[in-house]
Amino acid sequence: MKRILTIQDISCFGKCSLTVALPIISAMGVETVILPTAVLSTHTLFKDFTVKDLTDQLIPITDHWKKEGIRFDAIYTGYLGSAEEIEIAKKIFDEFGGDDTLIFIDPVMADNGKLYPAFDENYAKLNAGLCGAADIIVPNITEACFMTDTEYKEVYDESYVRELLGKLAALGSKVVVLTGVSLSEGKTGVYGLDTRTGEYFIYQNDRVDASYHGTGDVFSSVTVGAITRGLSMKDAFKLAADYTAETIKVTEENPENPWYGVDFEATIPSLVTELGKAV
Ligand code: PXL
Repeated sequence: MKRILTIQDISCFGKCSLTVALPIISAMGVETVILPTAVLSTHTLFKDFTVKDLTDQLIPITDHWKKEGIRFDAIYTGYLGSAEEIEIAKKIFDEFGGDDTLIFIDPVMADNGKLYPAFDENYAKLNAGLCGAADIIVPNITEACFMTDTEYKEVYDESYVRELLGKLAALGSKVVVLTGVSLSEGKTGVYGLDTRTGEYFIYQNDRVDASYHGTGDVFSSVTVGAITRGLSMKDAFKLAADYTAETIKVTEENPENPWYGVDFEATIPSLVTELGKAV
């Protein structure tokens, strides 16, 4: 069985980061090893959340794994809590990376033109440095702007997207993919560039007019799970985009209106079916 290490926080309530990655990647038939960067009572969209930083645990935990000879087919980082954790993530890539280990970075730090409460512009620059060590990065447009000193635009055209992709490519990752790209009315999806071939790729879904927390984590978890299961990068992005769109639709129909996260639990069976058809 393939094995993924995912490094991000545990928000105990709120359905994002590890509470999304662990169930989804496991359901995709991939052993999921977690390295929690912090424990929060909820994600940071709630008021008065508690945080216990776990930076001082990361090296002891990974040193133990090294002694045990544990290896990973992929390392997937999401929300990291601090500048120091970005440095540690780099070290982990050096120690556990290599030609057979995919480095997948979702530089979680911002959305809708704004940084999340815990972060500042310096953090964004450090994240840009980390992205240079990746095989694949999947920032949203806001994160890409903060990492590349580009003006954030709500309304944009394809040349703006390609300009951003060019600047992301300069950070050093092999494949750069922007998420949440909307180039026509009612559509949204991914727009990527494989810097090794110069090839652009785009995949769009119907846009649902609702914004939920954790959808980026759902998307990234499915993508890295699918690539690790052997899907081509494009098929993995398509599976992840379709699954995320379906999950948002299902969540919208929930009369309890769970504004804080999506009902991915309800759609995992169809994810497993679709993955089964594709592998
Ligand atoms: O979904 C991204 C995410 C992960 N972890 C924490 C967050 C967020 C987004 O705000 O607050 C703690």
